[in-house]
Amino acid sequence: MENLFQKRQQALEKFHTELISRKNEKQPLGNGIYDKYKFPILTNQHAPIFWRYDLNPETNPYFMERIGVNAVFNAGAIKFNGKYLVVARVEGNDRKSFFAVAESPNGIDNFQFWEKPITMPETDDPDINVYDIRLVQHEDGWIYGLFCTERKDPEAPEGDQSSANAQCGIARTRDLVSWERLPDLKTTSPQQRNVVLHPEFINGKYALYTRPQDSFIEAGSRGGIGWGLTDSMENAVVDEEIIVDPKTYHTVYEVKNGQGPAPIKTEKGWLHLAHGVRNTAAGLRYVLYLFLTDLQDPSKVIAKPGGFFIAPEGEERVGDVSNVVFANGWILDEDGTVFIYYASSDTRTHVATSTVDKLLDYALNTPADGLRSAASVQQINNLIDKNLAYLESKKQVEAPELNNAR
Ligand code: BGC
Ligand code: BMA
Repeated sequence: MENLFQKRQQALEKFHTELISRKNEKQPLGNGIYDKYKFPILTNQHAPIFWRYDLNPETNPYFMERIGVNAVFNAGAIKFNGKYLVVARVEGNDRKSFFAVAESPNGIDNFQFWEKPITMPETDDPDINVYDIRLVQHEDGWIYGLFCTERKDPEAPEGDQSSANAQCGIARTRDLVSWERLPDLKTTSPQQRNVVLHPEFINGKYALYTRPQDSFIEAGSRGGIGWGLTDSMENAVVDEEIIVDPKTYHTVYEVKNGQGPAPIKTEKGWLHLAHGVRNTAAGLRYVLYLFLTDLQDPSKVIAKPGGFFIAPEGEERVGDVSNVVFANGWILDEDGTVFIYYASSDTRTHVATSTVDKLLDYALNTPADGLRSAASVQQINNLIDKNLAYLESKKQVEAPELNNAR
């Protein structure tokens, strides 16, 4: 027995060490806007062995997994003490998710979980499931974590064991180890998901991106990325939400949408990453899109490229909830590099890298959604005409005599 135990343990430890120290590689070519990478940065296999296995041969003679980790996805992110930290949604085989910090020296590989997952304090009304945390270093000095908290819908008919009530949970920390839980956000909407704290005060108040919705799954008559102010985070109340970015017919955000991580401040405005959902015969499809809001008034959209920014590709398309990419974390580095942490199909976490300059160029120079097929054709024709005129002018510069002779 000792032998079997040792053999399994050694093999697993070797596999795990290789996995968490593997170098990541940029995928060739890309689209010029961002680079995707060969390997996910975090998977269920990255979970430390001592979270999952009892390491004592007497109590675990078969070296059997005792606690399974099913998926590691939808991570918040922050640069902290020079390290790139993601706070992932870790989901056990029991379908409960929780948060855990993983740290990397360079933002693209060598992510390692801290010793223990986050012990998130509960409120008087315990969370049944928590997920999708957004981390924000607020100018008040605290690091806030806003996340979705779900509890069974008390109104659900007896046979319904899935309807839930989704709300915004709020916690704050200074070290990402010990967290102070604050009361859940109160709004006029029956349910909330994808609530994100804006990093700066607006007229002396805390500002929140919200996502009001009528019921658990459907945004219904509400929906869109909302915006509201609250005097305090210790008792956060948004009395009035305005819609910054609505869901829109026949777009990639037709069924619902939501703010991703907190926006990044740039010279030209606040850069936002968001997710959009449309329905298909194969179920919901989640993609990411980008837009820019006014520096003085972050609730005013000033540029919005049409269509998706990142969509699930290749193996990203398959997982527990297939055809999904989702992002709730990104990191802006001092040199302008942006690390975009996105997850695929509710299963694993990836990174894509870009720069503020590239993302602004993308935001400001990609045509907006024309909302009709004919408008899309017009946009392509405009580009073709511009290219033909440019190629023609280049010819004239390169061979002026020839053109004069003609
Ligand atoms: C899941 C989420 C999902 C939501 C709506 C929750 O129970 O944990 O991942 O977004 O349901 O489908
Ligand atoms: C949601 C999100 C995510 C998830 C997605 C797809 O509504 O809040 O947690 O990635 O659905 O299942």
